[in-house]
Amino acid sequence: TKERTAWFEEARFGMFIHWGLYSAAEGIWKGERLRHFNNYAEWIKYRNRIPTAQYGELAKRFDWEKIDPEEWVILAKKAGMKYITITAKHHDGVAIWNSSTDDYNLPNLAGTDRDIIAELAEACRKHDIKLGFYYSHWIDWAHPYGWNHNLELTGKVSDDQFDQYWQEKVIPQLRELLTDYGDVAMLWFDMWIPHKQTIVQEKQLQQVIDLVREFQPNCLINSRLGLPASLEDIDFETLGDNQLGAVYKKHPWQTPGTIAHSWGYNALENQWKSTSQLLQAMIGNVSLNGNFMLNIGPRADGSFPFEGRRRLEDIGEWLRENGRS
Ligand code: FUL
Repeated sequence: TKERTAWFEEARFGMFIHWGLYSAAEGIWKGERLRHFNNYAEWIKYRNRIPTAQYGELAKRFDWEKIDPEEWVILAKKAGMKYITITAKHHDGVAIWNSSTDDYNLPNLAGTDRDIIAELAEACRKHDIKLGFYYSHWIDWAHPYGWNHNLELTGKVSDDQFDQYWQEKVIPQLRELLTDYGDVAMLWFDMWIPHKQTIVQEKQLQQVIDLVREFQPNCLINSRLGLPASLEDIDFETLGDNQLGAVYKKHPWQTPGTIAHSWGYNALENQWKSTSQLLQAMIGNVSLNGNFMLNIGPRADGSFPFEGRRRLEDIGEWLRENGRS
C-alpha cells in the first residue's frame, strides 16, 4: 500500500467531477424541483421516480459541439489540483462512456461517437494530472437487480439476482474501465451501506479487489467499497460527504467536498460556500494528514457554473501565493 499511495499523500488536493444524465436535468423534472430534503441533483431519477426510458431521453439535451473535457483539466490545474476523479457510472446506472456491456449508456442514448472518458484521459496525460473513476457498485437504478435502497421500485431482489447484476454489469464494466483508458489512478467506489441492509457478499467485493489488482496494480481503492475491505485491503479511507477530519491519522484518507450543496449540476443551487470556507476545509484536512477532493458539476454542455469556476481560481491563486503549487 505504501508505495501505491505515495503520490496520493503527496498530492493532497484533487478535483471530483459529477457529470452524467442528471446534469441535463439540472435538478428539475417536468417543472418540479427535486423532491426530498437531501436534494442532491444527481439523485433526481430516484427522488422524482423517473422511469428509466424517460430518464434516458435526457441524453438528447447534451451539446456535443461545446463539450470539451480538456477545459475541466485546465481548470483543475489552475486550482492547484493534482488529480481528477470522474463519475464513470453514478447511482442512476448510466455509464458515461460507450460501454460494450450495457446499451443504456450516455453516448449510445445520445447518438454520439464521442467518448468523454477517452478524451478526458488524453487531456489528463497531456497536462500531467492523474485520473480516477467513481463507480457506483452497489446502487444501480437502471438494472432491475441493482440496489435500490428500500427496493420499492424493483421489489425484492434475491442473492442470485443481485449476483447476476454483479457478474453481468459491475465486473465487465470495471474491466472496461481498467483496460481501455491507460493508467487508472483510483477507483472510487460509492457508497458504503451497513452490511445488514444489503445483499452484497464479501466474495463479490473480493472479486472487485482481485480484478483491480490484476489489471492495474497501482490503482488505489477507497473504503466506500465496503466490507470486507479493512484498511489492509483498501488504500485510503473516504470520510463522509463534506465530513472534515477531526484527528490525525497515519493511514491515507480523503474527504469529498462540494462547493455548494449538490454534486451534480443544479440550476436552482443557492448554497454556495465562500472561498475561505473551502480553503479552511482543505487546510484542515491537509494539516491532519488528509486529502481534500473538491467537486464540480459541469452542465450538459460541459461548462462550469461561474460561481464554482471563480472559487476554484481563487483557491489556485491562494496556493500559488503561499508557495504550495
Ligand atoms: C454520495 C452519493 O450518494 C452522492 O450522490 C455523491 O456521489 C457523493 C460523493 O457520494 O454517497
